[in-house]
Parts: sequence; C-alpha cells; structure tokens
Amino acid sequence: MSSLASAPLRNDPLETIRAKALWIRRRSFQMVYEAQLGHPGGDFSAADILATLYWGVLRFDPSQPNDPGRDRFVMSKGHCTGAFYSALAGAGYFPEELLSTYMQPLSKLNGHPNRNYLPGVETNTGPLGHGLPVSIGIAIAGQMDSAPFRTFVLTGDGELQEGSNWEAALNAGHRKLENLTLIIDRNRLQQGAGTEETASLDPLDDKWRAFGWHVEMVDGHDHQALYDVLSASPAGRGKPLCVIANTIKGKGVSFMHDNVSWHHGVPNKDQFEQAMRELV
Ligand SMILES: Cc1ncc(C[n+]2csc(CCOP(=O)(O)OP(=O)(O)O)c2C)c(N)n1
Ligand SMILES: [Mg+2]
Repeated sequence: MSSLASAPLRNDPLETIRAKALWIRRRSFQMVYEAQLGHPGGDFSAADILATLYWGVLRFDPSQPNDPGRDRFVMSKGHCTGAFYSALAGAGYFPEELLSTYMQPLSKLNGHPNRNYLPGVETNTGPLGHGLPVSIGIAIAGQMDSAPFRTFVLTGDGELQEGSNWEAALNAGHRKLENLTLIIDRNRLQQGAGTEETASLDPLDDKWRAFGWHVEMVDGHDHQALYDVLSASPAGRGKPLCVIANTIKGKGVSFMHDNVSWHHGVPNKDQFEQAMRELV
C-alpha cells in the first residue's frame, strides 16, 4: 500500500513557492549559460507553474520515485529541461551538483528528459505532442484501478499544433478523466514566431470545452491563482481539467520578455550578468 495515497498536499507556504520559482529561473539560466544550449524563454514561462506544482500541489516522495500512490507529472514541453531539471533537483530527486553537467557528453541531463537516466521523469519527452497522450494512458490506468493519484501534464501552446493532442483530448473527454489535469503554457510564442500567426489556437478555451473538458484560465505567474486551481479536488467534476496558464515567454528578465529570439537563445557574459541582477 502506498504511503502517499492519502498524504496531504505538500502545501508549502506561498513564500517558499515564490522563492523556488526565482531559484528555478536563476539556476536554469546558469545551466543554459554554461552549456551555451537550451530553451530559456520557455524555462521562464514555466517556472512559476513548476514551482507551484512541486512545492504546492504534487504528492510525492523523492526517495520513493516509483511509489504507486504518487501524483504523476509529465513535462510534455520537454525542451525546457533547464527549468524541469532544476525543479527535480530542488525537490530532492537528485543532487543539485548534477545540474552542472547539463548537456555535457555522457551526462544524464540531456536536452530532453529521459526516464531511464533520472528519477522523477515519468516518461521521455522532447518530441512534442506525446506527453498528453501518455498522460491520458496513465490517467486511464488510475481510473481503472480507482487509484487516488492525480496526473498532471504541462504542454506548450505551439505544441498543440501536433494532431496527437486532439485525438488524446477527444478520448479524455469521452472517458471523463477527472483525475487528469492539463496545463497549457500559453505564452503565445513558439519557435521563431507567434502561435496565432503560425496556426491560430484561439478561442483555445472553447476548443477544450467542445472536447468535454472543464476549462480554467489563470495568470500563469500568479502562484496563488495557480495553487487554487491546481489543488482543488477533482472529485465529482466528471471531466478532465484544462488550465490555460497565460504566461510571458522569458518572464523575469526584461530583455527576454515576449521575445521570440529567446526561444533557444543563449546569453553572453553581459546578458547573463544582467539577468542575474534582475532575478532577485
Ligand atoms: C515533434 C517536434 N517538432 C519540432 C520540435 C522542435 N521544437 C522544439 S520546441 C518547439 C516550439 C515549441 O513551442 P511551444 O510549444 O509554444 O513551447 P514554449 O513556447 O513553451 O517553449 C519546436 C518546434 C520538437 N521538439 N518536436
Ligand atoms: Mg509557446
């Protein structure tokens, strides 16, 4: 029997979540600076979501990463490993020192997360459009077992152009997977351009409703709002939950805000130092 099945929410105070979000931004940007590789714009749009999940919402024990009662989190926007690995290390899944090996030859910390290398990674991601289908499989298994765990998945918004998401959306709605929560990092930018000029998604909330989901829209940088919507019990909702988190790509560093060149841009020394001065 899992020790986590009836564990309380992690429920750290809001100040802790804020501090961890800042730490994720600083630590991930250092990783990207040292490796001269990464996706810092999307790391920063997701930092507050990840901090709220790992320090406010998810039930997990990093010393028992395979505990059957754990909540599952799937980082479908798997290119944003700077933020994801920082969150996992900060949450205790592996030593912080490992973060310094980011992208190095033979490192366990590749550009895309690999469940065979790192505890806390539920499934390999990076090729966009797979995290939601896999999460739905996990949620169906939980539903069949009447298991109490919840499954959370974070996708990008550009990622939703992958058709696999919409097949998954149809199935989750049909199966009324109330144990499943999709969070969309709605930063309105993808690689090289805006989502709306590439293949428009709006009205995004209506699309998910039409597929049988309950939809909530929040400010994806407001920890309290994220906490409220993600921690609410799904019991009795009878539908999967889609949280559209409105975010800013590059959030936290002025010259990166909403700037598409920081999708996979990497900082020089001056930019890194300015970012560290701003991220306080
Ligand atoms: C199937 C697939 N096609 C292309 C890519 C290359 N790629 C990596 S990130 C990205 C854009 C993703 O945009 P979005 O989902 O909006 O992510 P975010 O803005 O949060 O970084 C692309 C095209 C990929 N990883 N997988
Ligand atoms: Mg995006």
